Amino acid sequence: MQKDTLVFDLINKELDRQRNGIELIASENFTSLQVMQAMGTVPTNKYAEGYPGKRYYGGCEVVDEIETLAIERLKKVFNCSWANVQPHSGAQANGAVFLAVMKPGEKFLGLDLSMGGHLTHGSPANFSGKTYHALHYGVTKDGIVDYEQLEAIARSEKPKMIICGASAYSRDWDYKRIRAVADEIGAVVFADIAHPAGLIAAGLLNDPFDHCHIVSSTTHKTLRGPRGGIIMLRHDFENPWALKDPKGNLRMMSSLLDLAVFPGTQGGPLEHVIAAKAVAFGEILDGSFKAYGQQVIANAQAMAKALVARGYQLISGGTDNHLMLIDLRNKNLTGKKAQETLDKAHITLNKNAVPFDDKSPFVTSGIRIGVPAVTTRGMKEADMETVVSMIDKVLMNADDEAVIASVKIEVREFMQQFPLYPELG
Ligand code: DSN
Repeated sequence: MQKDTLVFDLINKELDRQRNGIELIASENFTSLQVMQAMGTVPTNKYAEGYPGKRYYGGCEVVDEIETLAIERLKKVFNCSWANVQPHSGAQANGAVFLAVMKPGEKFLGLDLSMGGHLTHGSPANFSGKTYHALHYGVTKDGIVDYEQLEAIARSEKPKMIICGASAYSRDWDYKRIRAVADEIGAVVFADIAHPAGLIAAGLLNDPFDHCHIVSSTTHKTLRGPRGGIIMLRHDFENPWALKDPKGNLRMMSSLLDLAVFPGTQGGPLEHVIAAKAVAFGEILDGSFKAYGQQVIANAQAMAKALVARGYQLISGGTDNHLMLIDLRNKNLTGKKAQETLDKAHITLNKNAVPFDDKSPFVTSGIRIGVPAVTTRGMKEADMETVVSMIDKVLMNADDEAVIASVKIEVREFMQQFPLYPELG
């Protein structure tokens, strides 16, 4: 069979784009070569609906071993007692959590999308907002989660589930405080740690497992694995609201979550991706991952400092994690204009609504910047100063094509110091 050069040429073009640009999208990262190699392998040919030892197809003995290895490694990464590695994405993982915990129309409480939350935390455009009764808390004028508002809504509305976690929030979470109010009203606390998961795995941020009943994540952000989702429990528990099993016993949450992933919301698992998840979890356990996490936080703080020194306004004034959210209104720029202009110089980030934004989500007043990917490339604190100086040059000359073109060349030269997948030639 002839090689499909049309597709492989485009893949090589994407490799070239990744190699020569500065990647600052907070939710992106670069996996190791062996994580990618595992993804492009023969388990993709295998149907394995069900779970290890309980499949609906023959010939699953090897994928059973792969999936069991991924589960056992993940349990070690987060010191938890149960894990499901089948969700195809973070949104799928969250869909399964909803299915396991909630009935349609029931109330839950999550961070508003416009305040840094995620689509699956109750956006009216998402299944979570369409199927269930979404209530929202926000952040204060200082950009910190408004725990008083969260507690007040929880006490008056008595939601069945409270979600903590965000897509554009640069501070750590007070999981203990959220659990305390949840216990008052008998709610389940669900932490979506998709963004900071790697920093939590490295022991550098508060541990949600101490206080949250259920934890979900993606695997491709700070965890540096393949694109996918996971769900975990440190302590399994009986779900008092769920239908009883045929013998009249309450079901354990682990069993409800397994059922909610398959057959509840997914069919056959992607065993080739699960193999790659196992490789990534192995890399996290190999001892050097903590240093990566520490460097991510050091880089984020160096970048925040360099931005503030140039007059950029950071929501909440700084960062505890891998990202920062910048309000560009004092620079007379929209998020859309900033993203599009930086793209031309091959500096990639995303426009983002800031809390209390007066612009539409398609325009926005802000940008989100994250450092996990550039840290994987090998950048250190001093490099953050260089990156910020290039960002500033582009944004302060947003209508000057010559300046933007010159920065694009600078970016390309700068990135030669940080090779990406040299093995791929
Ligand atoms: N879209 C992801 C992000 O960029 O944060 C969240 O799912």
